[in-house]
Amino acid sequence: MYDIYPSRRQAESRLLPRLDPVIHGEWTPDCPLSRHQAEQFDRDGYLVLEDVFSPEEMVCLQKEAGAMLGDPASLAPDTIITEPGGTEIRSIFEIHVQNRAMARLAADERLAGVARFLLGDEVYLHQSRLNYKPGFAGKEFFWHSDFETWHVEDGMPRMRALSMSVLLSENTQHNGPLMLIPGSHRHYLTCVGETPEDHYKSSLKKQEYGVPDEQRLTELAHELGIVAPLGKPGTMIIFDCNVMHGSNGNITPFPRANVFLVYNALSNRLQAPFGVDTPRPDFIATREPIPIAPVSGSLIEELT
Ligand code: 6CS
Ligand code: FE
Repeated sequence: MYDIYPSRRQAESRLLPRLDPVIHGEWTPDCPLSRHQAEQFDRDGYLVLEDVFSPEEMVCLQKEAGAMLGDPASLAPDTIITEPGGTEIRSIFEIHVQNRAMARLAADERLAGVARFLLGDEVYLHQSRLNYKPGFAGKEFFWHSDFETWHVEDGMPRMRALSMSVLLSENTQHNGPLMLIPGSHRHYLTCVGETPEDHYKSSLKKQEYGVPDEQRLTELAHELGIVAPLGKPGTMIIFDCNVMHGSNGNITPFPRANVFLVYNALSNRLQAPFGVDTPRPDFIATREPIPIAPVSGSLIEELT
């Protein structure tokens, strides 16, 4: 089959045009985002929403995240990714399956309703994770486009997915906050190097394939700049599946904990991967979508 977003196939990296809209829904006054917010997301490839959750809801989510981090034996062992060369927890995958509060969060109208509008379709969770950047020991995430990985390794056909990061701890300029290149989502930067088998076993600790080359990154960063949205717990960062992003390590004593929920359009469900023979396991990339019915009201009501 002809691949409109080929990557990891050629010796040189290329900058290809994006062939999909950024916002798939039609804006109307009753949309969950203002016209200005929608325009910002379209232009920059990300949007920051503050005070999305009440302090009580944040306490609940922090407690639930702490419970998972504090009792890894209660989790499916495969879903726990440790820091490269260390034993500290870097990510826990499939949190919406392993924790009721995270499932409720993922279905919340404030997230799923926005995802439905931006993706112009029913949505399902492609991936969920808790990214924990422990104090002193948290390592970086090198620059990448999520879509590049999801297309090549998981078989996501089109750019019709997005991530929502819910900040559980304060993200400061010091503790390795998410960095993005605004506007980079408008191009598809192809990567070089063939994907090794079972790549995810190393890439989730330290990604070495599916990362753009330094020359291209230098050009992009010079042209478009780099932003690092900061925020207190309860802030939410929504970003397009193809925006270039990454984060530095955390040598401060202050851990950084963020929930990541990836929504994909139901019509964009995974096919055979475009660059590897065997798709990654389901706990990283769901192959059997369950459409989300958005739930309104406080997170806490149902959980207590
Ligand atoms: O593997 C994933 O699905 C995500 N994680 C990493 C480290 N890179 C690509 C994508 O963001
Ligand atoms: Fe990413």
